Amino acid sequence: MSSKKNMNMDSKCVHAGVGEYEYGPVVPPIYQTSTFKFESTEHGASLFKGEAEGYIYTRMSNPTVEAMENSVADLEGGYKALGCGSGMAAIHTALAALLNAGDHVVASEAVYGPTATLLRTVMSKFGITTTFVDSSNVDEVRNAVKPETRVIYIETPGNPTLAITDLEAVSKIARDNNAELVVDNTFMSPVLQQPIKHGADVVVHSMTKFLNGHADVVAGIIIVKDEKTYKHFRKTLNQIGGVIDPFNSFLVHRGIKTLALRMNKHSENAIKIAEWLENHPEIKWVKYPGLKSHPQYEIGLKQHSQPGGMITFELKNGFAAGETVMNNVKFCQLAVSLGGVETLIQHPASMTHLSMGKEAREAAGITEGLVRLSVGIENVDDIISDLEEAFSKITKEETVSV
Ligand code: LCS
Repeated sequence: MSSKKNMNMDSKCVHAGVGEYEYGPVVPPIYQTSTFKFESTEHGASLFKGEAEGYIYTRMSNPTVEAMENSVADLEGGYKALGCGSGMAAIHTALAALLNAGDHVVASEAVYGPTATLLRTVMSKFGITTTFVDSSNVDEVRNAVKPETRVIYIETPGNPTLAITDLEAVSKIARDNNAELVVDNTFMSPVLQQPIKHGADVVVHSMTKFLNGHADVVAGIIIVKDEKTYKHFRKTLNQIGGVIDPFNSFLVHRGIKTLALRMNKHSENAIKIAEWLENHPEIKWVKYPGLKSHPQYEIGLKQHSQPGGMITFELKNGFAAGETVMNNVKFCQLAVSLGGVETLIQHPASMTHLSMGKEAREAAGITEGLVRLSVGIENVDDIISDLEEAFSKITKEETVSV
């Protein structure tokens, strides 16, 4: 297997995690079983004690799940990974593994709505407090750290504002303060950004998005850097129980084979769309990590290889105009989620970030008029002409209403 060492990222996407199986299949079989037979009581006992290697019960481990986990761990440059039933299960498990009652978290204010809500509700019930900051401003992160801060939690780029956090600067703050840096890398995927290389301790993903890429699975994953953390996280996941199942693992692992190709195409399409939006007369602002107008454009260049597939924008006439666009697209689809092969459009303030509440949204810069576009891998001309057509309805409706 030495020829599989030091592979380039696009080759890793195809080969990583694939082991040797009975009958020599090219892809890992789906071991759709909840439990595994022991050879004897002695064998069962030695597996439970960790003295023998093997499988016991699928909540603890499963060969199909492990193949997918090894693939993502390899892509992220981590030690091992833990497949979870959703991105939220991954985030909850990671936080539960790292935090104790009385601990404090510094978190980006621009994160997926339910992540902020998890910190504010479930975690706070167990005595964990969180200070939300604009993590694109390193000083705000530094100033929010307290003696009891154990976790700095960020998304970069953040959902949905696309604010970029300087991973190296923030990881230094975590190290200096005996805290762990947890990075949600969903928006970039390991093909475009590997936070561990920039100092992150733990990486999480909603694999529902780019990693699977086909809008047909809900799943998550945690990537850790060392054996000790892995063993502790594995016990925590086993106790909480939010694991991924073998069939979804198989689908995600299959999706990952085209991840590099897809991320290239998402980025190639998105840059053209972002430029088109930036020059459109109806646009108030557009935010995309690949535009020089992005406030953290230079930081982005240091830590991601391409700008990815997510764009946000606001129209001059705010939500009313955004609503007209979202209700008039025919090729792009009005739906939440992101990172699939098809282009999706949605309104964070009334959808993905509704649970945060208006005040928290305002603090995070999620305006009522902000529209989010997850650019797919279709022909970019089809996406732009659909948007053009929907944008043309704004002018007509406004003309009619005047
Ligand atoms: N992290 C990020 C950055 C996300 O965007 C999401 C879901 C999650 C975690 C949670 O993952 P899940 O449990 O859904 O697998 N984001 C969504 C969004 O923006 N629209 O719909 C779901």
